[in-house]
Amino acid sequence: MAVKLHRCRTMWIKGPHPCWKVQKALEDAGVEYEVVKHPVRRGKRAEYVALTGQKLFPAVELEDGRVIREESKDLVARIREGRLSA
Ligand SMILES: N[C@@H](CCC(=O)N[C@@H](CS)C(=O)NCC(=O)O)C(=O)O
Repeated sequence: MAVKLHRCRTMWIKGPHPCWKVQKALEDAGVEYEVVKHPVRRGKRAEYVALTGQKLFPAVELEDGRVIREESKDLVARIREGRLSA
C-alpha cells in the first residue's frame, strides 16, 4: 500500500510549486505514493473539499485514512524528517 498525494493536475510545473515540492520530498524520502489529481477549477473540487475541509493543494492521505493538509513547507519538513504518520 502507498500514501496518496492529492494534488493539482499541473504536473509539468515544478520549481517552487507547492504540489511539486511535496511530491519531490516524497520521492527523495523513498515514500511509496500514488498521485490523485484534482481539477484546477475551484468549483470542481467538491471531492477534495470533502476530504480536506478546504480547497488548496496538496494534501497527503495516509494508509490509515488520515488526511494531512498543512502548508507545503510544513508537509515537506514532515516528510523529510520521517514524521509523515507521527
Ligand atoms: N501556501 C500554500 C499554497 C498552496 C497553493 O497555492 N497550492 C496551489 C497548488 S496548485 C493551489 O492549490 N492552487 C489552486 C488554487 O489556488 O485554487 C502552501 O504552500 O501549501
